[in-house]
Formats: sequence, structure tokens, C-alpha cells
Amino acid sequence: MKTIYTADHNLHHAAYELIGGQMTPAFECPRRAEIVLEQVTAAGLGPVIEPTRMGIAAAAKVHDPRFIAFLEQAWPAWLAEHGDSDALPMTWPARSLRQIEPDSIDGKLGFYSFDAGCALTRGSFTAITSAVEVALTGVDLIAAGERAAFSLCRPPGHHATADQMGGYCYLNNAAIAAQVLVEAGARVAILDVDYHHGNGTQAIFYGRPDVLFTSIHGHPRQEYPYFLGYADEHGAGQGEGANLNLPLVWGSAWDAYGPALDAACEKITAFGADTVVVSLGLDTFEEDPISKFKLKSPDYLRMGERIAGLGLKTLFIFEGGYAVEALGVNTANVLTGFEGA
Ligand code: OKP
Ligand code: ZN
Repeated sequence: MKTIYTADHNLHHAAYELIGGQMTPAFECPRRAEIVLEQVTAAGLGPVIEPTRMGIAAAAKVHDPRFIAFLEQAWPAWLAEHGDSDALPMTWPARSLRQIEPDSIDGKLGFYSFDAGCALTRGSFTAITSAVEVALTGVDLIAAGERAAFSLCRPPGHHATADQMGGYCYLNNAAIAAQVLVEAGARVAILDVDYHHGNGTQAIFYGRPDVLFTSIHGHPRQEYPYFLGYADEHGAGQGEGANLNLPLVWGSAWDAYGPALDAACEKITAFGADTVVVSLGLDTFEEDPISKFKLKSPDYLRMGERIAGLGLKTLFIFEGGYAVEALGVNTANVLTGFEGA
């Protein structure tokens, strides 16, 4: 299959993130995409192509246009107020506070985010834009008849909601791709295998019957994003039944993960999907520095095989994964397992 990649992702590089009370070098770093590119190439998976520069008008199909405008305008406002340091939110309109967008850039950063894991830097918006274009170029390949494509998006997207960034995510690459596929006539299921619950993707489609969201992730009682991802979230209103969460506890290995993946795949088949968008996070790996599942490198071959067993058009969208040395091999294993099955 083809991989879609652009070096523009390098323009987004947060210096630090706050973890356990310490400013720590950011886990979501440019090297992640570079090592995946290297290993996808080494595995001989297929051509690497540049994204089509179609812009991000399609992002407004699932995001609030005011949020998109904020992302575009935040850096100059931050630079004028604070100078050339990473823009980070510190105050949120939490319970008991009013939901009114302030004029202040610090206020806006809180208004349009749900955590402090989403620094904006000088080149971030260009990279965010390029990631959406990488995802949408994958959509174009599927629409043109390819069985599968790998959109090597960075920054990731699955935590981003209609109007909030968070968890290293700004615009929701997978949700935008899914929506464009739906509008092209596809019946779309999303399979989110990132270690963290894809709260943004779930929220975007929660009230809709036409897109199925399935996710296997660390249990929200134990794990980020803490406030969504429980098994009793089935969808709302018309969307009732079109959401499936399969939370697993810390320490889960393939013996627990494989059956959860089977359950997600069975749901996707029962939904009657003809296209699956895979939010491909590799932070389920046993050596991931911020995660607590125990998948091993060969398990990712099995993951790819099981996804191929769906027999659907498949768009892989890159999400998380922070054990940088093994990240490329693990990603290539999913795609190789898929192609070989
Ligand atoms: C983004 B993606 C760890 C703190 C976690 C944010 C994690 C975002 C993950 N104790 N902070 O889903 O890989
Ligand atoms: Zn993750």
C-alpha cells in the first residue's frame, strides 16, 4: 500500500510537556514520524507519496470553524503577549465557570482545549494542516479504488473534539477522513487501537448512526483521558448502538487484547461497514514510556492480519506511540501483517 508523508510535520515540535510535575522533553516529537517512514520504507511496503495540497476546508465538516480560526491565529497572539516560547493553556472553563470565549490569548487557549498536552509552536498550524492533507490524500486513494492506504499523520488527532485540542491532538485527522468518506457514499467504521481512548472521535460521532466508533484502550478509571471511554458509552439518540468501547486494565497483553480486537471487528462486520478507518496508535507496546499495556512487536503482525480479515477498504491513520526505537518496526508490522493476510 502507499504511504502518504510530508516533512512538514517537523514544523510542529513542542519542547516540553508537564508530566508528574516535571517539564519533560515532549514525547510527541518529530523523530516519531521519521522512524516510521524509515521502517515502512525498509519493509518494502510500497511507494511513499506527498499529500495533495487541498487545504483544510473539509475540517469544518467536523470542527467548529471558530476553533479552526483559533488554531490558525493563536501563535501570533501568543508571540505578541509572551514572546517566542511554546503556547500552553493553564486555565480551563471547568465546572462552576462560564463558557464564554475571552479575548485574552491565555483565556482562548483554555477555552479551546481540555488539557495542557497541546503546545502550539511557530510552525504548528502548518504541520496541523499538513496532517489533515495527509489523511485526506489517503481518502482520495481509497476513493480511487485502492484497497488500503497509510496516512502518516503528525501531529495525531483522535483526542481533538469539534472545538477542543488536547492530548497532543489539534484537528481530528481520522474523523475528518471518515466524514469525507461518508459524504462520498461509504459506510464507515472507525477502529481506534491507540492505547488512549479516542475521546474526540467518539464525541464527534456520538449522536450519529451512520459512523460506527470502536475503541480498545486503557481503562479510563486508570488512564488518560480519564473522563471518557467507559464500556457503557453506546452512543446517544440516533447514534445509540454505534459506539463500542473496550477498555482494558493496565498490564493487558495480547491474550486480553486479541479477544477485544475480535469483538471490535465483529461489531464492525455487524454494522455492515464497507470502509474502516483505523486510528493506528502503537502505544500499546510493552516498552511505551507513557502507557501500560504489554503488546510485543510480533503482536502487531497479528493485529494487521485481523484487520485485513474484515475484508474492507482500509485507511490507516497514524496516531500515538512513543517508544521511538521500536515504533517504526511495530507500525510496519501492522501494515505488513495486513498486506500478507
Ligand atoms: C496521545 B495519544 C501520561 C500523561 C499523558 C497525554 C497523553 C496523550 C496521548 N501520564 N498525557 O493518544 O497517543
Ligand atoms: Zn495514545
